[in-house]
Amino acid sequence: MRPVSEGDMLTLRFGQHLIKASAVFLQTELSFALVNRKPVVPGHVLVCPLRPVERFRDLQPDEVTDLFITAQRVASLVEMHFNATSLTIAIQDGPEAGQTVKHVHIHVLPRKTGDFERNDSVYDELQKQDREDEDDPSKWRSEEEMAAEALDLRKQFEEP
Ligand code: AMW
Repeated sequence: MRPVSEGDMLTLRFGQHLIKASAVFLQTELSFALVNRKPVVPGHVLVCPLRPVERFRDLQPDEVTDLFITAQRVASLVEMHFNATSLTIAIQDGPEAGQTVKHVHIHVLPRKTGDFERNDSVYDELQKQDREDEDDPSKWRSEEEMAAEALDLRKQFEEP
């Protein structure tokens, strides 16, 4: 599962969104990881299959393998990079589970002591984020900010 450098990446599809190469920090044979335009906590990133299928059940076994190995690598990296001590890893699989982008994605959120007064509020924030996300672009991060974060993370994957 060789990382692909930014120069080799094309624009990738994430459901209805076209994701610039600058926001993608890891691409493997069957998966990619991107920074979030509206993170719930610092370092909240997404890991997706390259094939834009809607539901987890739509993935082939080799895609599930690649997706979860990629998520494991990404999770370890963002936990360290954002000085966290734990992780929330979640898939909202279907609209009733809160999925808004119709393309399977794993949320990876670095967690720290005291980041939420009530631990499970992280899930409320994920729900709230999605509702606000679609209709309030002023809350999205700038392309420059996202590119800078992706560059930082990409460099770490490229280190020998
Ligand atoms: W889902 O509600 O479908 O489980 O989560 C969608 C996630 O994708 C949210 O965290 C949202 O902030 C993020 N997101 C949506 N569109 C983009 C985009 N164009 N670039 C980066 N992140 C995005």
